Amino acid sequence: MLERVLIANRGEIALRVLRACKELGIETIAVHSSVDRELKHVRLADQAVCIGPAPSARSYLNVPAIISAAEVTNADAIHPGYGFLSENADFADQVENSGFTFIGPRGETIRLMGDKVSAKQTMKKTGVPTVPGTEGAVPEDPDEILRVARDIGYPVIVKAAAGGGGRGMRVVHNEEVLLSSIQVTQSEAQAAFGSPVVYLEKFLQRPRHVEVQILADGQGNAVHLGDRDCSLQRRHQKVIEEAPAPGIDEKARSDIGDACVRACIEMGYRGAGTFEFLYEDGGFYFIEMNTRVQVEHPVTEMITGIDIVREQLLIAGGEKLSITQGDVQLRGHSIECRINAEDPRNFMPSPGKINTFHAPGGHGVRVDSHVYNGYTVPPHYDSLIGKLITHADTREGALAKMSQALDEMVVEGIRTNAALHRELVVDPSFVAGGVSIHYLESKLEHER
Ligand code: MV4
Repeated sequence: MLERVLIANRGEIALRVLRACKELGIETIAVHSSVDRELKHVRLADQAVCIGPAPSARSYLNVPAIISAAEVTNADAIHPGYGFLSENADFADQVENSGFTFIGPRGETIRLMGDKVSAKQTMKKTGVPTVPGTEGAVPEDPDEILRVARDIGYPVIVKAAAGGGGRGMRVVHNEEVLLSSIQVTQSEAQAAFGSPVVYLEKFLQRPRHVEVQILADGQGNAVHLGDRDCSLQRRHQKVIEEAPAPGIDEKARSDIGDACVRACIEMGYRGAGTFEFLYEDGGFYFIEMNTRVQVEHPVTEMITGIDIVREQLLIAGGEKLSITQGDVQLRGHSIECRINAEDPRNFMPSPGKINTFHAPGGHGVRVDSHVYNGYTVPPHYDSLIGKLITHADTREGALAKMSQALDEMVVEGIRTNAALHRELVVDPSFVAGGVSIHYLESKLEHER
């Protein structure tokens, strides 16, 4: 069992991890930048260490400062949260080589999944369905490239192996521009990620983003916790997520979940993880795996009753999974709205002092937020100030609770995207369920 955990993150996820630690009787160490002294989890932590100035590169991404903080506070493990160093394989290795437990998969697994080509190959080998495309990187020979693209069928998408999350990709509609598009993507990938490796996939035109949550102990046991639909997004930033993904039949759901579980066991996966799929015409196509806890994990917690962060901590402490697949029952429906400090017109960040904050509440309403009256949102980090999560027996019920929760919430002093959420939870297409990844952007375009 872990005794003392250093939380290498900030904001709502740092508070979420701190709460799970406290419940398990684990001591907590907050590390923070100089502008984050007033964060809620910093005040609640057993110890706090300032690791650098406001820019993340010098604080939340400052590996030596974080490892030194773990040394001086006698931590035994480091929880990376999401973002920042959470999917940095070298960080995971350094944490472990310094004698601490990295709360997440082995560095080797993070590296394997971080390379989108090796991630896809791993999935294909273990029976997880992938998007049709090149076997690995694009071939050297231009004629062969043209041949494989013709086989795949246009449109195709060129993706950087070191990219992910929407960075380093380009859609190609015909073979006249294929070779030049590949070259441009290769140069961009070299500049952005230090690797020019790209691969090709069939471009799916109107897919949904459906992902599967898993937990594995690295000791031969793994379960899936069902799926989430995260299709409502703008510029690769998710806006609303829900679980389960609407309109997917139980057989397809359990088959894809089982395939993910088999892949986890095959690669000796340890910790929480997410398999991302594009879902189109009833089929799942793997695109990427996230080797961290995700922002939207609460919707899965609400429908399964399983505390994912608690499980991460228990797994990192060396315990075997106490849950079997039969123990996982999906109950009802859950929706999450990400509340951002941003201008509702142009989506620009809107940092500043929150003069008034009233959190909504009631049965089936959860608020994961670190903000409070008088808190100042700094301009240096992402604009997420909290998440409203509702749970009810039905999707309609969860939406009705969300409408009420949004109406109850008061945030004064900064601008937020609450009005967008109020609109979305009554939008006829969204209410019907199953909109594609393009829905929100095209709605915003038509309305402005
Ligand atoms: C795709 C795709 C269509 N076809 N791959 C964007 C983020 C990265 N994770 C993968 N992405 C996409 N890959 C194929 N073969 C469309 C997207 C995509 C997308 C995916 C998920 C959520 C939002 C998206 C928005 C634009 C494009």
